[in-house]
Amino acid sequence: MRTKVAIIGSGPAGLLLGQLLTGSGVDNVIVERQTREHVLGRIRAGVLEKGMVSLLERAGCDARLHKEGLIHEGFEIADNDRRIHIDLKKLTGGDTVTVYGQTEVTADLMAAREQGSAQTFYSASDVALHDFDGASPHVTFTVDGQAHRLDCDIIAGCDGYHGVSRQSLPERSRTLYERLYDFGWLGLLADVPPATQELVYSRNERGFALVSMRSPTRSRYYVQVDTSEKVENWGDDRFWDELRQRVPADVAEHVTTGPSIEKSIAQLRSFVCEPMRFGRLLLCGDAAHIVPPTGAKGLNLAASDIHYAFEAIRDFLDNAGDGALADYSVRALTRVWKAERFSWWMTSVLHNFKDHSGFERRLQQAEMDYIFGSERGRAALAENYVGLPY
Ligand code: RFL
Ligand code: PHB
Repeated sequence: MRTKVAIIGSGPAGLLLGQLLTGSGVDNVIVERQTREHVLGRIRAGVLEKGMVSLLERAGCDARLHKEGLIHEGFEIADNDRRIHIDLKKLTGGDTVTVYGQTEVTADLMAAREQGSAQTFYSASDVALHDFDGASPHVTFTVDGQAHRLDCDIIAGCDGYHGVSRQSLPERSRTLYERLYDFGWLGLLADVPPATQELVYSRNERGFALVSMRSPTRSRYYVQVDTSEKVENWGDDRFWDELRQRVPADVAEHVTTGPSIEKSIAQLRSFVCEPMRFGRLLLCGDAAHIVPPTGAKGLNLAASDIHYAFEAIRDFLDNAGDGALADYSVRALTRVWKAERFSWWMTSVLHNFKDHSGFERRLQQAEMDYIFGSERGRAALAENYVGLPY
């Protein structure tokens, strides 16, 4: 079997790249380890930057997003019982974000792919990447006991943090940068009306909490938990009690409780692999980097990678040569590091750190006082939150 671009992984990065390539007549095949149902069942991010919305428009996958997505002109930061409104629209000169679940983005992209003729292999095992340091890369994998070989011009490694693509790079050719945090987020999804109209990022002496949503009838909440915590220890009642203690009193009053549809713990991590290209292999999205979710950047960064990867692949196939692929890594990493910085900063100022000394706690308080007291401080926050330009 032969294609132009072999895409490893059918998360948002892989699916978006597939749609953009198909839309410009470039043949591509996706190879995914999980079943289609498993991919569609994952609950993850929920805030889309303008750049990601534009890419989904370009990919022709924006109809439901524009119908059901909620435009948010701002969000709130709480510091124990005080709150401040971050007016994104005013502070950025007109920019907003769209609240629309990653699960829905994935479903829309998959539906569009299934209407066309581009091929996807689900439930692929033993996925292996070969010869991407030369001119004839190929991918091998097994589906239903049958071995396949996919020859291609380029491999796009869109297979997430635990995928095979990054692990296929020779160790000496890449540098990994990592920061682990000593806490995670316990998330709960429930079909109850959200407590507030906008997101509330809440710093609290009991630990961080986030009030978020998917629609006027579906809420998404998070609380900071120890890395050793297990979901089984968190019955719904315990979660609701803890959440209400970590948000300002008037928000707590409006929390409607109900049975959870999903509950999971995500470990917080900052991670970057450099470079993001090796020969004919491009790493995109979580395969190349991870941010803690505090700045709502993970999914959006996967989208900006795809913007740069799509341009690089198109130029390469138009005979621009290897230089186009080298540019991909440089362009993507410049934006990646800015989002890493912002996500690290949001995480650092809003969470409780076990190893913080009194000095660091005072600095954290000073960061909060600065945001509460300075419109310019809030403008920098807003500029990063809505997403830096591509
Ligand atoms: P994904 O979504 O992880 O998709 C990768 C796909 O590759 C498949 N795969 C393989 N396929 C073939 N062969 C292999 N060997 C493979 N190994 C893996 C996987 O099954 C999967 O389908 O990466 P992508 O496309 O780069 O998208 C990135 C986003 O998903 C990610 O940045 C965000 O969801 C991060 N993230 C969050 N971001 C936020 O902004 N807000 C959040 O609340 C938030 N919550 C989360 C998250 C990530 C989580 N992960 C990765 C565990 C919660 C969790 C639990
Ligand atoms: C979410 O709704 O899942 C969400 C929103 C904002 C974040 C992280 C997660 O910063």
